[in-house]
Amino acid sequence: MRKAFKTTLALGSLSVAMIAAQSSAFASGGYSPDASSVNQSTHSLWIGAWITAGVVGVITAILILWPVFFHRKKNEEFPRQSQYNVPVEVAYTVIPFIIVAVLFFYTAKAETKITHIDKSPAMHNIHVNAIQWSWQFTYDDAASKPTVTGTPDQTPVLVLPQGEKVRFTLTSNDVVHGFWIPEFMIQMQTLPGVENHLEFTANKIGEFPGRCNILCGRAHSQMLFKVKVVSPSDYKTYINSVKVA
Ligand SMILES: [Cu+2]
Repeated sequence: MRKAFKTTLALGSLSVAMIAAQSSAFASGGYSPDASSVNQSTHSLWIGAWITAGVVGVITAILILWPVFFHRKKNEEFPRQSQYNVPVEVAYTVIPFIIVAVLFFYTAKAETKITHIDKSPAMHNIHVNAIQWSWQFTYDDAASKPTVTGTPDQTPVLVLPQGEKVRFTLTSNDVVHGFWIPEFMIQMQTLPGVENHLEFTANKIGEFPGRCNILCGRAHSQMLFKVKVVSPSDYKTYINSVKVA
């Protein structure tokens, strides 16, 4: 009996812990607010957009459900029509315009911050080249400029120093691909014949999945890579001993 009670108690506290973890993940919108410097500019926009969508969704649902429940047809009479009601028409044109304008303002503000490239030379430079169907990472930090080339079977690893800004130069060998690290809330297209630039700092030590997010052909889904964030000293060690594959 006592054992059963203990088991129930253990299961109970486990589910409470699980619910707490779930609700904190829900409260943060499924993303960390500070996993990278990009998260620090994007996370509040992400949460704000969900709150806006929630408010608009609830008001829209009420406007739909109110007449369904409270204005059901009681007789054969045609209901009062309200077309050409100028104040109503102005309201439902102006209100969505204001919502879109506010979202656009904060999006443009965050985007300007995220895509800003410092004038001074970067501390670390990494070239990312997308190829059908994998990735090439070239580290300018080492004199030999080692290039790691992945294949769909051998997922390449992109090693980054924790807390230090890295400047990325993004290119593509063939078609348009998308360099995407979901955990860092960042994506930028890689275009053939064009160099795109991106700068950010990874703040947390760990391994994070990366993928291509532009449908680029047959093996698009196999264009995976792994981001490994290590301490600056481990990064130096890696750069000096990187095994070129
Ligand atoms: Cu691709």
